Amino acid sequence: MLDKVLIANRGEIALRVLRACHTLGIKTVAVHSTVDRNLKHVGMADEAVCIGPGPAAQSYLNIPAIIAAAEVTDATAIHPGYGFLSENADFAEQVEQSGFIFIGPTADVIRLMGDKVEAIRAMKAAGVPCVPGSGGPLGDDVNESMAVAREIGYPVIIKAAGGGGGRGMRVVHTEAHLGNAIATTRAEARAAFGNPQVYMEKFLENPRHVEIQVLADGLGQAVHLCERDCSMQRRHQKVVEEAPAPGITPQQRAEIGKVCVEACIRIGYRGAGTFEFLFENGRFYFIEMNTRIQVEHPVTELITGVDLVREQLLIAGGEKLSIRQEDIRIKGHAIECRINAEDPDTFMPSPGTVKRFEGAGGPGVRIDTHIYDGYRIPPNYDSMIGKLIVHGRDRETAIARMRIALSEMVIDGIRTNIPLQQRIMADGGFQHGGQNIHYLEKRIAEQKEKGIALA
Ligand code: MV4
Repeated sequence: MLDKVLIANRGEIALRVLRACHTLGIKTVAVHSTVDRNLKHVGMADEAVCIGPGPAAQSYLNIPAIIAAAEVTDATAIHPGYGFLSENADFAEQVEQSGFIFIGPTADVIRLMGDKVEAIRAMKAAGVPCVPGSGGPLGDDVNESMAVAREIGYPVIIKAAGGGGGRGMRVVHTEAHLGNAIATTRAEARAAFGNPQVYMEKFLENPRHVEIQVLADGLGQAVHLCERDCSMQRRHQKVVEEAPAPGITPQQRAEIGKVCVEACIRIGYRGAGTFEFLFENGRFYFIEMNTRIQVEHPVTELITGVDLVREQLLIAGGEKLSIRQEDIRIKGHAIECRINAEDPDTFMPSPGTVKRFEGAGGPGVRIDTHIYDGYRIPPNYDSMIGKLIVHGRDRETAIARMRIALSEMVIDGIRTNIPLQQRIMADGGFQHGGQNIHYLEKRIAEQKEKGIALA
């Protein structure tokens, strides 16, 4: 069992990790920037260390400062949360080389998944269904790329091997534009990721984003914990997530879940992970794997009863997975609304002081947030200040509970996206379920044009 965990993150996920540690009797070290002394978990941690100024590059992304904080506090392990250094293979490697446990997969596996070309190659070899594509990096011969595109069929998408999460991609509709698109994406990739490699996939026009949660102990055991639908997004930022995904049959779930579990074992995966798929016309197409705990993990926790962060800690402590696949039963439906400090219409960030915060309550309501009355939101970081998550016996009940919970929640002093979330919950298309990744942006555009409410 781990003795003392340093939490290399901030905000709601730092608090979430702290709670899981304390529940297991693990001591905690908070690290924070100078503008984050007022974070809720900093006051709750057994120890706290300031690691640098507000800009993340000098604090939450400062590897030597974080490792030094682990050394001076005698931490035994480091939890990276999400974002920041959570998928940085060099960080994982340096943590381990300094004698600490990195709470996540091995640096090799993080590196493999960070290279999208290699990740797809590994997944294809492990039997995971992938998008038809180049199956490797594109060479400099445009004629060869044209032959690949002709084989796949237009439209195609050019993606950077070092990209992911929507960065470094370009859609190509006709052969005339292919050469330019490859050259431009390659130049951008070289500048942004230091890796000029690009690859090609068939562009799926109207997919849903459906992802599979897994847990693996790195000792030969792995399970899947159902899927999440994260199609309600704007500019690659998820807005609403839910589990299970509407319309996925138990048979489809079992089938794709088994494939993911087998892939985990094949690649020696350890910890919590997510297989990201595009889902179109009843088929799953792997695009990326995330090697961290994700923002939307609570919807999976609510429908499975599994505490994913607790499992991460137990696995990092060297324990065998105690959960078996047959023990995992899906109960009801869960929905998460991300609560952002931003204007609900313009999406401009709205940092400032929370004058008053009232949560929400009742059966099946969970709030993961670090905000409190008088909390000052610094302008340096992501605008997400919390998550409202609800659970119900079915999707309709979950939506009804979310609408009530959103109406109960009060956050005074700043602007939030709660009005947008209310409009989404009231929207007929959302209520129908199973909308694709373009749905929310289309509805927002329509709303802007007509100057009327989303619903
Ligand atoms: C795609 C795609 C369509 N076809 N790949 C964007 C984020 C990155 N994870 C992969 N992305 C996409 N890859 C093929 N072959 C459409 C997207 C995409 C998207 C995917 C998931 C969630 C939101 C999205 C928004 C726009 C585009």
